[in-house]
Amino acid sequence: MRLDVLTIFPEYLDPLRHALLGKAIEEGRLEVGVHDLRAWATDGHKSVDSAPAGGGPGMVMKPQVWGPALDDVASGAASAPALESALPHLDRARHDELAGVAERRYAGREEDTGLPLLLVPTPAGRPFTQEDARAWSREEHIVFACGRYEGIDQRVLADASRRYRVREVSIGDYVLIGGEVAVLVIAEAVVRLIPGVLGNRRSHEEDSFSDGLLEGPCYTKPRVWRDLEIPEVLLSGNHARVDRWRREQSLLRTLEVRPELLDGAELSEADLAFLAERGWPGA
Ligand code: 6GU
Repeated sequence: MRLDVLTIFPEYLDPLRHALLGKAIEEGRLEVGVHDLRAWATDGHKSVDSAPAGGGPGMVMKPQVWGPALDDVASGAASAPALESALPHLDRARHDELAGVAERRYAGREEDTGLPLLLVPTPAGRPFTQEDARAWSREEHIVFACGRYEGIDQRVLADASRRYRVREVSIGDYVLIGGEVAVLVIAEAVVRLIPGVLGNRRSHEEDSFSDGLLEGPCYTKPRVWRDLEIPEVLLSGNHARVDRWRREQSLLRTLEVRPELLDGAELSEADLAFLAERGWPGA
């Protein structure tokens, strides 16, 4: 996969070189180019924004800057140095790697038009979900356009849709100053699902949201820590009991903190009976 990011704060994207993403870069599963948008500014002040048409507060990012920038990045003409991984650790196994776990192969793409995907982070976008992360982990080329100020002139996106599949996405119901942090969030969610990056495929099959529920609590040794014990069932050696308990913890946590998720989850008869006992009105 190749990721390109257009931003007026390139150093803000430095965390992409660390940890899991840095390792994916080292292993050649991921290439990242971070481009300073000001390289496409044409005036002496390198300005990238101007006053909004129709008046009002704030500034809007200029189409004359974004247009050529997106043209160059789509065609591969933009030459940002590829990010290098922050830490060489090819020789060390990670805690989340399992020897002998086969790489995941994907059956095919939903909309393989050959056009790169342009993601535009904005609080006015569609909510980014785990399902998007799964779909986008199969992309060959994703470009992120980071807006600052009030946003990017909308014609930039209309025009870009001739060379890209364009998606405006939000990472939550709150407002950030710019899209850079959203890019870090989306990139991490997507890259960890690229075949071979996480190593242990079970660990994303069991992720929160993968089955529409939140994950329950987890424990490790020692059995007793500061007077607090690991739930007895986890030490029972009875896998069926452990699985059922984990499922119930997952149902309970979801009922407590995100009850609306239960409406879309696949629930068995046993799940429904358990939830009915806890007063879930949908059961
Ligand atoms: Cl993706 N961008 C910005 N600027 N603010 C946000 C956001 C994105 N998602 C939530 N708030």
